[in-house]
Amino acid sequence: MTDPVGKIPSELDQLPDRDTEETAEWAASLDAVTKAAGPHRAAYLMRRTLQHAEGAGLALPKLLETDYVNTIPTSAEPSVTETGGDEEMERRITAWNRWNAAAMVTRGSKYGVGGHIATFASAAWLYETGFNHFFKGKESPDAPGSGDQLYIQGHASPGIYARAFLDGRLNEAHLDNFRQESGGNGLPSYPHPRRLPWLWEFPTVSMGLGPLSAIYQARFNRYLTNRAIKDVSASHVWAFLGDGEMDEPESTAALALAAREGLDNLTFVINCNLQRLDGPVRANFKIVQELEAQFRGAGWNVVKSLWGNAWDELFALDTTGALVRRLREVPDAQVQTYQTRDAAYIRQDFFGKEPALVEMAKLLSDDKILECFHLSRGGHEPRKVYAAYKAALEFKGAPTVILAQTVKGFTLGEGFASKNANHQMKKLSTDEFKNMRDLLGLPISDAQFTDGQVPYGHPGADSPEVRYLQERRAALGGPAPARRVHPLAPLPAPAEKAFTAFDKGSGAQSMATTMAFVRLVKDLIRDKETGRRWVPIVPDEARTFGMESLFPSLGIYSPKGQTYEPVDRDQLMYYKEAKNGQILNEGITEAGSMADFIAASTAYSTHGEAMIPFYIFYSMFGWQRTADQMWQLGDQLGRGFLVGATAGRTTLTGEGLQHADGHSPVIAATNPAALTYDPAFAYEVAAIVKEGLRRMYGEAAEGEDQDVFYYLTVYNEPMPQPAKPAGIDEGIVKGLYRFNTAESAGLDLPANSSRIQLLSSGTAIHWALEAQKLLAAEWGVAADVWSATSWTELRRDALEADAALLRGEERVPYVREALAGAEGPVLAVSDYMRQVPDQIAQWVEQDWSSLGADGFGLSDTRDAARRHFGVDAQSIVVAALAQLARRGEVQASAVKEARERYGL
Ligand SMILES: Cc1ncc(C[n+]2csc(CCOP(=O)(O)OP(=O)(O)O)c2C)c(N)n1
Ligand SMILES: [Mg+2]
Repeated sequence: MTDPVGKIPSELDQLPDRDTEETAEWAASLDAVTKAAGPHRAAYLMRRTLQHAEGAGLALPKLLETDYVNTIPTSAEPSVTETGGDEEMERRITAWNRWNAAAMVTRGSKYGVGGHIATFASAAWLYETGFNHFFKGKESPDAPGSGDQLYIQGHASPGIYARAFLDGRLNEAHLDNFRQESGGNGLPSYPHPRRLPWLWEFPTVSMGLGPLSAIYQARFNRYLTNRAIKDVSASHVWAFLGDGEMDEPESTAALALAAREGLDNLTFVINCNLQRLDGPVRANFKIVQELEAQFRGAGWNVVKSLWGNAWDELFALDTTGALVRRLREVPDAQVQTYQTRDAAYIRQDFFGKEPALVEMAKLLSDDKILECFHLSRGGHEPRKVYAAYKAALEFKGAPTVILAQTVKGFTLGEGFASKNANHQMKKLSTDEFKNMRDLLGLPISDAQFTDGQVPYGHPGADSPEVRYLQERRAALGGPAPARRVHPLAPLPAPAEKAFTAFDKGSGAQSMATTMAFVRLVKDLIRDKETGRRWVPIVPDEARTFGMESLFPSLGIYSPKGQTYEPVDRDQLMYYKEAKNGQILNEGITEAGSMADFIAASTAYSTHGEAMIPFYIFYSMFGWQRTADQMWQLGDQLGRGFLVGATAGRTTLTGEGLQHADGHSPVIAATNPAALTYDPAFAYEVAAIVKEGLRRMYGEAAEGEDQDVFYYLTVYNEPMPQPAKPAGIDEGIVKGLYRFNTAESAGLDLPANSSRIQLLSSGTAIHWALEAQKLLAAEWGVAADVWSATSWTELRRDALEADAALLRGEERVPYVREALAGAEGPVLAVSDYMRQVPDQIAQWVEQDWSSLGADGFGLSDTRDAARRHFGVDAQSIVVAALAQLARRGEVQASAVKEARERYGL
């Protein structure tokens, strides 16, 4: 910022200047240098002085930006002997990978299945250097069973498959089935553990979720270590990201957290090819500089690797600073254009702007200019990449981001490289392949192109290339990426006592189901065998859910422990933070909490340690806000409990529109890995959690998918909790059981009274039970009340029955079986939109009708809200009478009479 007239107030003015004369002298000498040697020299001296000051321990605020040059000068790079690698060998391996990645997409284009070529082409060295020198495998002696965690850019997947082809894990048939999975032998388009569980660990292609997850994975690694579950301090988290991807809000949401917690076990590698899907990432601006400032501001260590070695000669000539200045000013899209233009254009447009640059250009041959502007990039030179990775691992106290400049579509020829449309280009022509072969020096003959089809290339299982890469991987602890698939020993079931605590009911007292859940897990966390595996996650809402009593007993995780005296230290339930704290209280970030949950819920595979996370949140801010992460969780095969508390549309007094959740079960129903339950009573909560623990962590039953997670909606309205009827556990788990009949409820009924079945879930069962009494006492109607613990599971079971029918098998859906013989019509009600119960309508043989809280919602008292939505007891009575009247089972006049009596 310039302030020529000195009007902008400075914080320095608040401090006494102890020696104004000295201050003036310093200013004068700066002015003198500027005048004598020019502004470049003056700025250089200032930067050097600042650097010196930092080295001398002067606590100066950091500069946010450096010049548009490499952070690590060529002279400081490790030598080939230091890297211990064979660069020529690695170049050949990279060439095969480039070829096969392009070939598999091109061959697949015959079927129109798509794929991406340009992304990996720009990133090839970023991966290859990591695979040969850095990424630890699962059998690494330093990080046994864990290795490093690799978040791979989704659109680079062909390159990863190509390398797995070279190392022998995939064959040609696999590559030919890229994106064609239905035959059972295919490769998913993007990193997808559910589809290819032995290879992929982390699904990344929904942009922004990878970087966010990587940060919380690194943090969760620290948590596991600090809690003495497993020492994973040698595991390093690497996240490969696109420069375009950094625009997603999630990409940068947790940068400050990563720096604050000193996550030096984390490295971001951002492939700065300056392009995204449509064109330039920052056209008129400079993405690298913007990212540098953002990351430095957040407290990260930044390593820029922008230019290749060819540029060293140019920088050596830059005595006036004109080159560096020009590089800082020239917009990204212009740099992209240089990548495609001839030397004359570059001489004129880039060098022509300043006499000093014109002079410099005279010393450069056309070939040199083209080499620099077309090819020479930091991200395309293995030694530079190596130097950056090494610097990242050596940096202590903060995470590192590597900003590696590359050319999108590198080595693919003029038709591809730096073209705006290259992200979408799905094939190379035969001629383009032949050019690429010549450029990369691959031994592929023209004769191998049969039927106009590009061949795959492999140097042979016993070739020096394959032996080299296998030896490198063996030294680093086995293949990568690789996911651990071996099932762990089942966790022992916790003592029964925690679950049976609710069987007797709450008597005269009332208890909300949120409280029941919290009480239950409190008990389970005390379990000797499995208690320490629970990971309670809450985004600044523990008090809302009555969880503050867990603070002192479990502690809130902080890598710093507690460096201050908490204001409430003298109280029983004080705010206790601890280095080995068990609770993850993330502050107000549902996205961060979900990223925590994903890391914890997949620790069974990532680290071979089964953890039991439960993430409890304001239900309105769960699925609606972070459903994409729930999808990511399902893709990543996560296991655990999501708990939507303060659920329902009418249970929060006065909170209204933004808080009252009328639809989370609708969204949850769309996620095939989510088992959604809307328990009505405390004992149901216990039965569902017990079953969840068995299913996800216990002995797997034949054909059962253990890679699921549970979503429970719990309420904050205290209600009397009934005793548990006998023999209903199966019904609770399957989604429906009869809670009582009019007779078993002890209601007086006339002989031959007509009958209705009230199906309800969650808090709505209380209004159904009230309606049951009114129907008997005031209208002589018998109502049986059912608890529908999971509309979604009922539907899924029915869908399976339908599918079985197509296979020629007879199967009756559970919902139909459960309701068989139940007399009269069915009226369903929940505290959500009607879509929720309507999920099962088509499989119910009885007359179907439903009530629900549709629309936007509003603020009012619970009673008024229920009346407004038509889900209170009286509304249920009127709806029941109307349904019976339609069938001629009660007088039509009863409906009007009831409406008037209840003031509806
Ligand atoms: C959330 C999300 N939005 C949009 C996309 C579609 N998409 C896939 S790749 C891409 C461009 C990627 O650009 P960049 O991150 O710079 O990666 P590059 O291929 O250039 O390395 C887009 C928009 C996506 N995958 N995820
Ligand atoms: Mg890009």
